[in-house]
Amino acid sequence: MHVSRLSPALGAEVINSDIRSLSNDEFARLRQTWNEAGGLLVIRNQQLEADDQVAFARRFGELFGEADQFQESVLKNLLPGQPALYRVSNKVDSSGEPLGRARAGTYWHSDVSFRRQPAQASLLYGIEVPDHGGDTQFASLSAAYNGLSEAMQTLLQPLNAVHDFRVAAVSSGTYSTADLNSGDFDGANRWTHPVVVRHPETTKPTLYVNPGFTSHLEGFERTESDALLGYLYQHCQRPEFVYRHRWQPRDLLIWDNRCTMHCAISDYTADRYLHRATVIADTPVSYMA
Ligand SMILES: O=C(O)CCC(=O)C(=O)O
Repeated sequence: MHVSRLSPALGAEVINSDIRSLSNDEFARLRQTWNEAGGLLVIRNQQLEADDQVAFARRFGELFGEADQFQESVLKNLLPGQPALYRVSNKVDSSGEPLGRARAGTYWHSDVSFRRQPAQASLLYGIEVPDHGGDTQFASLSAAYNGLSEAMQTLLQPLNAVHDFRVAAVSSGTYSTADLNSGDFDGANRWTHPVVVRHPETTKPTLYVNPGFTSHLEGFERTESDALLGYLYQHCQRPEFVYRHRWQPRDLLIWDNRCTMHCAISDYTADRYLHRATVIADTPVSYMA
């Protein structure tokens, strides 16, 4: 296995590795590399069947689709026969039925942050990707936190933010009424998390807010909350905290939703088809705790 960094804030590329056959020691080293690279690995040239991807994802922890369910609107996008894989695709089958969620995540977000136990790792495998376009951007929320003044860090540390699937469902412009179910809004998809959390593996502080799912800061007027969150989102998207991934077929990306957010870019017409496995995290804990 050969590792090279992709950007100072986050990302490492791994070549000459077959994730289907890693020993426990090799897996531990890969996981350490993932943490050292700010929670983003790009593992090139993997030959994965659906079951290979799920088996590998289980090494990170329990999966959505198995130990817990996704929100209802996602269920139709799961791979038939393999509910731990979420299909991201703009393709349709011969009868015009979508083969996945088209233009998924074309807004900045950390996966499933609206749950008490949100997503830990997401493992996205590019089966068919456009020759150009359809990149995915990643921002390091821990590098962004480190880039704030001490005064701002101190202000943020005791704060809590409400995360709600409704934010993306209503305001991202990517969900039609037909995409959504009343069960999406039944209360399970809304939770309050600290704004600054302690990463459970690195123990470092990291911001944990994102424009896709964070609704507001607790205890603030809406205008105050919008202004402060708006500033943080702008700060997190500064180029020095962002890596933009240009996909190659058979890339497996593993990102850590506990210290990154990402945004898919909807700038292509060519076919795009990917499978995502999503690992369940522990409930985030405040950096102050
Ligand atoms: O399609 C992509 O590149 C990313 C999709 C996404 O945002 C997600 O799976 O959470």
